[in-house]
Amino acid sequence: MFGEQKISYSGVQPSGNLTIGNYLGAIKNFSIYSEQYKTFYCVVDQHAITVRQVPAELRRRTYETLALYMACGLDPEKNTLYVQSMVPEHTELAWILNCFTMFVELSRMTQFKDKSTKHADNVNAGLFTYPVLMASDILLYQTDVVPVGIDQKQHVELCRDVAERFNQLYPDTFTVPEPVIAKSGMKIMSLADPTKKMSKSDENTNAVVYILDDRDTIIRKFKRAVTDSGAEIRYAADKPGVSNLISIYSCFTGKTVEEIEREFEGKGYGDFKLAVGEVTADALAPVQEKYRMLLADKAALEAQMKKGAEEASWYARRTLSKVKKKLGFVQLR
Ligand code: AQP
Repeated sequence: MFGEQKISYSGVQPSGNLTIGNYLGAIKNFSIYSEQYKTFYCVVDQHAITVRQVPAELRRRTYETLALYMACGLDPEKNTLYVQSMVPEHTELAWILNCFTMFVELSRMTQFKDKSTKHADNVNAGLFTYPVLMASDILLYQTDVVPVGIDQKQHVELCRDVAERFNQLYPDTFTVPEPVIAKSGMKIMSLADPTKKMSKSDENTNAVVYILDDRDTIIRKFKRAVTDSGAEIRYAADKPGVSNLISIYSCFTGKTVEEIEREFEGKGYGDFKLAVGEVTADALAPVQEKYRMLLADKAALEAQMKKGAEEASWYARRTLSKVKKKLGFVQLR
């Protein structure tokens, strides 16, 4: 809360082409807060370098992610849209918060365990302290709510612990944020292995539906999606493949699981997969069209980056200055 204003904050890494998991679990829910909250949505490029990135690709994806935010309905007049590395207060506060985060807390983070297995040749300190930078992102803006997919819940909970610890030592410094997890779409699973989260960095591109995939590709990928034994279209723990497809269908149509099970009663997996592909392609078509228009105007995107960074900096500087004062750092006027 900044004064009387409630704050919503979230971010997406430009670490790959964005997936329908990023869309349904996070971006689609960002605009819910645009009317009543002051909202900050960031392209978190500094998080992305915890894993090796090709510089030209990181740069390109930073523009693309910003354009996608806007194409997904985030109006830059109503939301502060910006790039993390353009607001240096993020890393400055992160250092301070590093000194208030326990090694053992970071050791428990499942994303660190997963990513250090996946990138065994590059288990760097940034990968380990990633949640501290994320806490800094959130706390700089005195955030009330953080709309994220369920995989990020543990990081937001750590952020709450760090904020509470800091507030105990230095009262009234940070707003303690709440994670907000959408009921549907909280965890979209891989189409090749429905026990695994759909991730933009998955090497198997058939396992992932990207927001920018064309209609034929989307339909083909869903046709090839791994389903389960049996033929019933039913949401159940022992049917992770079909359940994942039901979740996706539900997110894009607004239908409940029961309505979907009824709609496809007596029908086979083939019909169902085609229907999921079609509703996904229909829902993404207007986003893709708007995205192409936005991406074509690089100067306008850069102007937005500048404006967004200036807006964000104003808030970030106020919190950082408060923190420094509380800690006893000398600040010259
Ligand atoms: N499969 C998913 N289902 C629901 N939500 C998801 N999110 C990511 N994947 C799914 C949500 O998207 C937001 C942005 O994620 P991120 O870019 O910060 O990184 P991530 O969570 O690590 O996502 P990826 O796609 O798996 O990226 P890579 O492959 O680079 O690690 C978050 O709110 C996240 O919950």
